[in-house]
Formats: sequence, C-alpha cells, structure tokens
Amino acid sequence: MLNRRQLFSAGASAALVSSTAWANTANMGLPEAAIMDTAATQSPVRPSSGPDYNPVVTLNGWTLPHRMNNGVKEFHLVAEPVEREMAEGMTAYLWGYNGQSPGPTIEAVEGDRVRIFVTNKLPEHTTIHWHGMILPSGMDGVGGLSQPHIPVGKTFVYEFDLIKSGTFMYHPHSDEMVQMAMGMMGFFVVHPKDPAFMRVDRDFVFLLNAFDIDPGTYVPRVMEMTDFNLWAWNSRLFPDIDPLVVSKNDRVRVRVGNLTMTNHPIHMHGYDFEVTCTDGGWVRPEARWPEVSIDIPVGAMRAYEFDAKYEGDWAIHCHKSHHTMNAMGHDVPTFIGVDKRQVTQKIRKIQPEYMPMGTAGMADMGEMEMELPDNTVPMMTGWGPHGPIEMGGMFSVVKVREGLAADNYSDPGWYENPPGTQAYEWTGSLPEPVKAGDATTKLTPKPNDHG
Ligand SMILES: [Cu+2]
Repeated sequence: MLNRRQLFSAGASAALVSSTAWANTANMGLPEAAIMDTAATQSPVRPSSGPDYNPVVTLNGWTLPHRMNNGVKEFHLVAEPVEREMAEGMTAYLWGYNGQSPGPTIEAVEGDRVRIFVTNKLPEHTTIHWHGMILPSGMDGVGGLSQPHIPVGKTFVYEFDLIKSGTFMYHPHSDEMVQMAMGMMGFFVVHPKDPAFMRVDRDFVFLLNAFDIDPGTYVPRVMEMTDFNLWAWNSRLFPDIDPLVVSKNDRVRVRVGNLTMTNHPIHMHGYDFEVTCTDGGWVRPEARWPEVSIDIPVGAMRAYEFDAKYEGDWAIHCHKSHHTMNAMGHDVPTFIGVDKRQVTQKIRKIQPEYMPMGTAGMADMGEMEMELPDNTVPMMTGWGPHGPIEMGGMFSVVKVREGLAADNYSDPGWYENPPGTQAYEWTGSLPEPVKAGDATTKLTPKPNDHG
C-alpha cells in the first residue's frame, strides 16, 4: 500500500494531506482520500508491491495512492470544487478530484482487480466513465444508462478487472458538458504485466483542456462551445507548465489525451517520433510511421516515443497558433500597416497613457509589462535565455541533458548551446563550420523491445 509517507519519500515537495473530513466513523472502511494542494509536478511513485513497472510522471500533477485489500487495489476519488492555480497570478475555481483539476492519475497493472470509491462532494450529481477501458457494462459510468447518478454526498463503488494495458482517461458522464467544462477529468494508466514490454525510461502524461474564463473572473463559462480563451495542459498555462525533463539517450514516451472540443496537433521540435499507443491499445511496430506533429483528435489519446539523442531545449506545443496564446479577445481588428499617429495624438489628449499597438505585428505584446486586470495572464509571455518567448497556453519545453539521475525531474535551467551551434548575426566573416554528429534516424525499435 502506498501511503502518505511513501509519497513524501518519493521526493514530493508538496504537502499531501489526508482529508480529515473522512476520518470519522461514518466513513470507516473507506480508503484514505489523499488530496494535493499544489500544481507542481510530483515525482513518480515506484511500485512497492506486485509486478515492477516504470511509473508515469503527470505534468503539473500527481498519482493517486492506493491500498491493497485482499488482493484488490483500492482507490478513493472525491469529486469536489477545487481552486486550481493555472499560472502564477491566475487561479480558477473549477471542479475536480481530490483537491485538483485534473484529478490524480490512477496507475495500476494489467491483471489487477481495482475497486474505486467515488465520493460526490459536488453541488450536483455525478458519475465516472472509464474511457477506453474494457469492463462490465454496469461499470461504464454513464449516468442513467449504466447506473443511477451518484447523488450529492453519496459514495459509489466501481470494481472491475484490468484486462488490458494501455492509456485510458476518466471523466463524468453526468451533466457532462458542464462538469468537463469545469475541469473534471484524469488519466488512468494500466502498465503491462510484463515489465519488459514497451518499457521506457521516462513516461509523461498530460491532458489537453480548455476554459473560457474572462480576465478578472474565476469560474469558467460552461456554455462556451468554440471560443475558449485559455488552452491548457492539465489545467495549466505557459509559462507555468513544467518542462519535460529528460536524460540524454533515455527512451521517452509522451501520452497526451484530448478532452477539449477541438483537435490539437501537438508538435515537438528537434526529433522525429512514432505513435506507439492510442486509447484503443498499443500500435504494432509494423503499423507505425514517423511524425513530428501528431493530431490528437477530440476524445482520444495518442502516445508517442523517441530516443532522446539530441541535447537541448526543444519546444513542444500545439501547432494551432491561437492555442499558444493566453486570454485574448478574438474580435480585435488587424492594424498591421495602419498609420495610427494622428489618432494616437487625439486619444492621448483624453488618455495620456494610450499606446498604439499592432501596427507592426504584435511582438511588442511579448515584451511589454502592461497592467493587467486581476486574475489573468498576458496573451503572450515567458522569458527565455535570449529574450521574450512570446507564447502562452499549450506550450512547454523538452529539456534533454546529459547524465540526469533516473528520478530527477527538476528543471535544469536553460540549455547553453555549444560554441558554433547557435544562429548568429552576420557581421561579414564566417567562423569554421561545426560538423553535425550522427543524424541517422532510427525507426521502430527492435522487435524484441515490444515483447
Ligand atoms: Cu491546440
């Protein structure tokens, strides 16, 4: 059984506290419902019993502890209102599980029997659907169809065998539009029974989610269908999405689930890679092809893998450019090429601080520190070692460094490009060219890597 102490000793910097609300006799017999009070990425939780597996790292998230009860793995999810820090200076009032949105990642092993207690502390009824899982119809979590909705204040039990490994998701199937718009979702990773099957060194998971939260407000507009203004990974926004820290030559898997209402082409720089898993299962080696962007369809998961051969700071982001922006109005006219000098003079007579913007593009937005309303994030922001990064939303950095310890996920800082390997200003003379190293593309790994 994983308990609080083990989570601490796994290097978790945050206070994982037991929910004292459940330490009363009425709830005797339920597994402890751990809660998380920070949005920082927690260290992976290595298995303390049963088959070995390489645990996942949930970006800006954590793994739910469980207990063993007569051979059954027991988990306790509490559906409840939460306060989620989406970025420094911006907190959202969401609904989630065990203190956070998204909920904690559930990790178990193929062949396990799991029993998941779901306590409803929301103001309305809920259920949980286990997306992609093969299970009995009555455990599928569709309120009204497979079970009665879980009333406010009640706890329901889901129990089933994990008959296949892979990457799944969980979310309500009860007032689904509202509850998902409020941030209710999580990952469910089932590790293969054979520890050697599809083994990787680093295994990242994150969910794509989107919110419509006006600057200065805290609660998402749940009726929004397309015009979201915050595009998030695990309810977190650039520049405060943690980097994906990788040791050079690691085999790396990135699992991305999409529970927004549009597709997201996730693009990673510096590498080619292959899709090795969907929420339908593992992709056979002979069925894979190389990519540098993968479109993650709505209601789907894609996992890709690569060998981290190339050191550096590599951008990873959604390729829809509006999705790498934070809160912005979409009905602003284009001013490129417009001469605003006369109108600026006139406006400044009334509003002396007025700044004309957008006449030469919008890059000036990335540098300026304008006063913002409370509780929002600039449209494009973030500073790198060479200036403003001019991004927001669905953007992070894969940081590949030599010789990192296996469980070291702490930010190594910015990459220093070796001399002669960085773009530079032409001043009339050329230095000695630096030769590229081994650039051979390695496709699908050896068949025996896949069992
Ligand atoms: Cu996108």
